[in-house]
Amino acid sequence: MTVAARQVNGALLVALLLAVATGILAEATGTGAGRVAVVAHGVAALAVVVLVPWKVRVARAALRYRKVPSRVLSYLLTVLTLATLATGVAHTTGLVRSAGGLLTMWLHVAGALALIPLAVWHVVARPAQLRRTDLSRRTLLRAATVTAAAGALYGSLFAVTELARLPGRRRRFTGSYETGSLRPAAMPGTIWLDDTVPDVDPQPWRLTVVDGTGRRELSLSELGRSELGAGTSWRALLDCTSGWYAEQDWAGVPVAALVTPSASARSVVVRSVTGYARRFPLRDLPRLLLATRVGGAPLARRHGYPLRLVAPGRRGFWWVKWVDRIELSDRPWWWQPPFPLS
Ligand SMILES: Nc1nc2c(c(=O)[nH]1)N[C@H]1C(S)=C(S)[C@@H](COP(=O)(O)O)O[C@H]1N2
Ligand SMILES: [Mo]
Repeated sequence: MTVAARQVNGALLVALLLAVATGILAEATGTGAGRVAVVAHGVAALAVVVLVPWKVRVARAALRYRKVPSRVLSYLLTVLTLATLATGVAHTTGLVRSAGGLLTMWLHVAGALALIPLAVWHVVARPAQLRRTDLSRRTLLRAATVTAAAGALYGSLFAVTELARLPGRRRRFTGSYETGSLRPAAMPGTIWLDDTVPDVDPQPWRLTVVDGTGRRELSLSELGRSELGAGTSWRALLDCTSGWYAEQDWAGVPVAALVTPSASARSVVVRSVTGYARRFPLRDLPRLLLATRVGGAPLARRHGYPLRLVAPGRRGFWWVKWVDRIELSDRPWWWQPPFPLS
């Protein structure tokens, strides 16, 4: 089969874009709909694998004419792509769960993020000059063939994981592994990016609440009052985007008992003493809990002492730790970066 270099590169670019897009979706979702994104992510990534033999041929021919810096960037892009694929397969099968003290899933995301600027450079420096005729029925047929081959590869990987009873079988639909459920001491303490665990003194600490009734400050003992529903306990599952999850019994104050909506409010912002914050749609109010305890004991420092948010159905980065402020806002919930920036 003769396939032009520009078609191989075009196909690879589409597969990579789909892999990145579905990867982001898979990381954002915490509900059953996310399963679709996780499977699509696997198929898109394996389409890259399917295209490798063609790409090798194209690259061999082209690299001879490239200057050294450009060649180095190309090799770097190759290495990062292969490393990202390898960590993806390692996490999926569970064969390698961590390396150098870092979770494989974390390395996978880091590799993908490093790969993006290089892929952009590649597209800008060597644009695939697609022609109108490239969008023919023949191309569609080829795309369908590559997708089918990637799907078959995905099925094989799944079958091998099941038959060889690899750890990957025990993953949740998001791809995460169970770690320390109902044993808070065994649950990882996770930082999203560059936050640091603060040492919060419970005496001067106050929770500031800004809602439809105005602004007030509550001490830890005031939060323990029964009219706020203190002691309400929820069994809820925290699923971190770095590839682990844990279910715990969280106890504290339901946010709906604490925050009175105003007429104009569209979202509620939960903020940490560290500045880390997330904005939630108002309809989430009944589904949020501010926890002071987990597993029958006060929160450990790394888990958010004295107060942390519990947001069932949302991924871990929404579960703001060391909360000191909860505030209604007239802005819509999506008025924030889709993932925290710090
Ligand atoms: N203030 C603050 N809250 C945070 C984070 C953070 O870095 N800073 N990390 C989030 C992430 S990514 C996860 S997965 C959970 C982890 O909770 P844990 O450390 O109690 O397991 O906390 C979330 N809350
Ligand atoms: Mo996380």
